[in-house]
Amino acid sequence: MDQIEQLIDEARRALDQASTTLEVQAVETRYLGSKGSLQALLRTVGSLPREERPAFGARVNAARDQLAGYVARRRSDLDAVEREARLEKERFDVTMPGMPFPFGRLHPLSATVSRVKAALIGLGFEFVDGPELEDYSHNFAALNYPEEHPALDEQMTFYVDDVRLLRTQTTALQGRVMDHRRPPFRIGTIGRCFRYEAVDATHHHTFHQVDVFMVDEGVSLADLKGTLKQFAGAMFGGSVQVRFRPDYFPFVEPGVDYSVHWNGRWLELGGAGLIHPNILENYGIDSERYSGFAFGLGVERIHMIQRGVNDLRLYLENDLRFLRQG
Ligand code: FA5
Repeated sequence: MDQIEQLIDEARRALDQASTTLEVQAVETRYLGSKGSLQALLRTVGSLPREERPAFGARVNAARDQLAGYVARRRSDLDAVEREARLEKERFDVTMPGMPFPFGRLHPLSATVSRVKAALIGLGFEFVDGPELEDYSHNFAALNYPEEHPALDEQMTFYVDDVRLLRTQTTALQGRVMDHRRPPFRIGTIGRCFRYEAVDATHHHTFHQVDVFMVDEGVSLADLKGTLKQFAGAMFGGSVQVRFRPDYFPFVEPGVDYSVHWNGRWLELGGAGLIHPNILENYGIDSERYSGFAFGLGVERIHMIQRGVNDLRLYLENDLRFLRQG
């Protein structure tokens, strides 16, 4: 067997032994590469007698083609084997149960806000937003608080400067509406309020209120009571009892607080009353012709009563164990 045949034979055996495409690649480089055995053989052509050179060159070329054919076949065989193995490894069972995605839910306060709004919109109230950064005038002065009046102390206030403060009550919206609206109107607003209070289970520096007021001709306490009864019914169930007791707020006359009868107890919800005529007059609304009612309450309080939550701080802590209970 001459040198060429020997090389081909050797290369074929090496190819047969190769078990991966990577090994085929190595054999290819070893025999067919620019520094490979066949190339080396070709370089010996110079040492042959001139007449033998063409035939030798042609044989080496033919051997290269033949070997390239073997390499391609072996590579394609092993390629198929490797692809098969890869597919087998990556096979997955589409019938296996998937990873469950945990569902989110509304924060209990957001859910309560939606229910409060739905109930009041159903009673014909229109919702308006007011600023959390208020001024002294809207939060207090326009609401008939005389300067230095003790009622101011009940709403300990975060002042930002001499004029601006964080609103202590959503009632501050009344003036913002009466600044530019003429009666009749029925307005609701809901949002965050802030008071400089020692935080405990029933008081927070940040909490939510809903305020509702209506001005029209002939609005009376009967309208207030009827509306509050309807509202309490929508929030706590149709048959809930509502109780009113005299209370004082500078912006209503008469003023009341109101409670619902729940689980055998009277639980206070908020304050209410007929809008003080001074306020209507301050905004150029004729108090002989028009009258109005207003009520306000804590949003947390509604949910606390309904779900028996006994610590208001839970609403701001975002503890999932609490939030998941809805
Ligand atoms: C008011 O804020 C009046 N603006 C309510 C009102 C509106 C009366 C319209 C008349 C007419 P009061 O300060 O009582 O009233 O607060 C009302 C409700 O807000 C309370 O019953 C309570 O549920 C809630 N609230 C008040 N302060 C806090 C606090 N620090 N933390 C949590 N909730 C509070």
